Amino acid sequence: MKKSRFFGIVPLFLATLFLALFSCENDKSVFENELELVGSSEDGDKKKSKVDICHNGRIINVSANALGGHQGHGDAVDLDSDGYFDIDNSCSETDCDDSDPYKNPGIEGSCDGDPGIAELLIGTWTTTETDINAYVGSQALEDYLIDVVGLSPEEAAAQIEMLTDSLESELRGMLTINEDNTYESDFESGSDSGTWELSEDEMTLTLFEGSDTIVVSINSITENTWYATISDDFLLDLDGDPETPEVNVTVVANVVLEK
Ligand SMILES: [Ca+2]
Ligand SMILES: [Ca+2]
Repeated sequence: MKKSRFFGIVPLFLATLFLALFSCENDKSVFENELELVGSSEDGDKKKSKVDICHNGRIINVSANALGGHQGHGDAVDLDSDGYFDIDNSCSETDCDDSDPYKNPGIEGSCDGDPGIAELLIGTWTTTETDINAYVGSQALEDYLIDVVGLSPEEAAAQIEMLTDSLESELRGMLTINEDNTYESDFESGSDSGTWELSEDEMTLTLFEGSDTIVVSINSITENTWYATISDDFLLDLDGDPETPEVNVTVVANVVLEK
């Protein structure tokens, strides 16, 4: 299952919500402990030792050490492993940039000289705005707490405010996307590093840190401003009654980042 590390706090928050409510005390220490999210950083070793070449119209996977020889007798190579070879060849159209897998004739507009999304992402981004919404199915979590769980509007609003404040503080910070497909992040919830990958349609950025995965939707991006969305689902026992089924809670964070 794909998990966004940023929302690690949500299940605990909601599980303790009712304890806190019904025992009439707000145990902030439990809450704050959970803010120190754990992140392991195992750098994935993605070094390639083999490279595809186009040899007499056939694609052969050869050792990187043997590349020079093949290029010497005119074979085309695919160094960025995007399936497009670097010079005129009979295996593929020619790659317009064989050092960048996000630039090739298969990705519309990527060869026309405009910076692609991967290129725009490179740099250090700072969170400037966050907007967090939580839902149960299609109903806002706040309404669900009133209508189904039976909280007063004031109680529900206070709970939602506490949740969104915590999530917003977790999302405050900086994210540096490096050209070599690594990243570093420094958020209030902690610092991490790992590797990144952009989906083929360039709409989704995935950050890998060890076994953790953070999926970020790229809604729009320019040289300086990036509108992103991070969302995650949780199955939770909202009414504290083990007899009733757990409900699916979705948390959606719309974030504005600036360089
Ligand atoms: Ca290529
Ligand atoms: Ca390429």
